[in-house]
Amino acid sequence: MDQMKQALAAFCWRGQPIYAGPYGHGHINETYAVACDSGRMYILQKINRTVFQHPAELMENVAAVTEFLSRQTEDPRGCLRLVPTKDGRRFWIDSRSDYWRAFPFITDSLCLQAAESEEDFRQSGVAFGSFQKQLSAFPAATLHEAIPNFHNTVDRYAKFHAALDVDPLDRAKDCQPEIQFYLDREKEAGCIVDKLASGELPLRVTHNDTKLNNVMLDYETRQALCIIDLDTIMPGSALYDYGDSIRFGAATAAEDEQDLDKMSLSLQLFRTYTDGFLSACGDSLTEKEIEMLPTGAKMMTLECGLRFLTDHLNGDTYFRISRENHNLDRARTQMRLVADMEEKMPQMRQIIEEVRA
Ligand code: ADP
Ligand code: GN1
Ligand code: MG
Repeated sequence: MDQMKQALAAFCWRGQPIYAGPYGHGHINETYAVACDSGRMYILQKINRTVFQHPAELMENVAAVTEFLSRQTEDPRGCLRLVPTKDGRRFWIDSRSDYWRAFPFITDSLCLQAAESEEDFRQSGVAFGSFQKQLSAFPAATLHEAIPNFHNTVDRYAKFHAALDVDPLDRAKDCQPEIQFYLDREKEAGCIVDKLASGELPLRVTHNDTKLNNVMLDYETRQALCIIDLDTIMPGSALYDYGDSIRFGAATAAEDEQDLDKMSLSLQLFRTYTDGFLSACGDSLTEKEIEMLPTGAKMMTLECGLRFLTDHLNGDTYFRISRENHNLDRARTQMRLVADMEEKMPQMRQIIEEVRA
């Protein structure tokens, strides 16, 4: 592949590349592992231009955050670092205007698609907690918004109303209870964004894709090493990343499970993640943030469900579907989870207190 050959010639590797091949299970970028005759390994990636329309801004975010992180750790596996190009830049643009960047390979590590034990899930909490702590002094407002209004729940409701008004496939009539569920909670939409705007919640660096497969663990000890996949880094609230981790990782069923009775919040997993997260955050979170962690979990679940329902109404143009009503099923699991979180709010608060004690 010509583009790849050109890219291999563009970066400052230690030694000469002797192998390059597709690597990992990412769904967004094209990822290659590169081996050099010096024994060094690297990751080379072509950025997905369909998903990320402003790759230069994206790379400014990645460069600023990785440089900030790398000033705090000598450990080569402690954070992602960018490999410069031969002309001293952080990315290289090929003849088809595709953007490429390279990172040293995080050696002797594991990148899991799913937790194999509760401790793995706890370690992902540790990784994201450390990430939040290490970036607590970063000027978050200087970051670009990779996807504007990504977690602006008020704006997500506006888009939901627009879909309801147009209802292009006449689907609204068949999902009235679902529509009503989300409308009933619209008054809560501003509970994070309004506090960000008023300053009651601090603006933070957020990762926005806090799945386990973006966490590197040590191969031997299975302890958290660092966070990868920094493309969706944006300014936002710490509650977004924490909340989305709980939404996805502390649920007892898959996001698209059709048997809704299988879906609930596991308080055990909630405790496990929260313990890892808060122990690593140290004193970097404010009292208000800690107090609102359960709200973050509920709001991220509500918002994600609302996005699924909006996409169902719009004719499934955003989230990939593989069966009829797939997005409606997803919207329903999130409703179940929201309702369960509402019931378990006192226990979640209690767990936060216990974990902090
Ligand atoms: P995507 O956005 O496509 O998910 P990622 O940046 O998450 O791309 O990378 C895809 C996969 O490549 C990761 O899941 C991980 O297995 C591997 N990977 C990425 N960066 C590194 C790295 N620096 N060291 C080792 N493996 C990496
Ligand atoms: C999308 O790309 P993926 O599947 O990891 C979405 C998230 C949703 C998630 C729900 C950029 O993530 O916000 O929570 O689906 N990412 C984007 O499955 O929209
Ligand atoms: Mg990834």
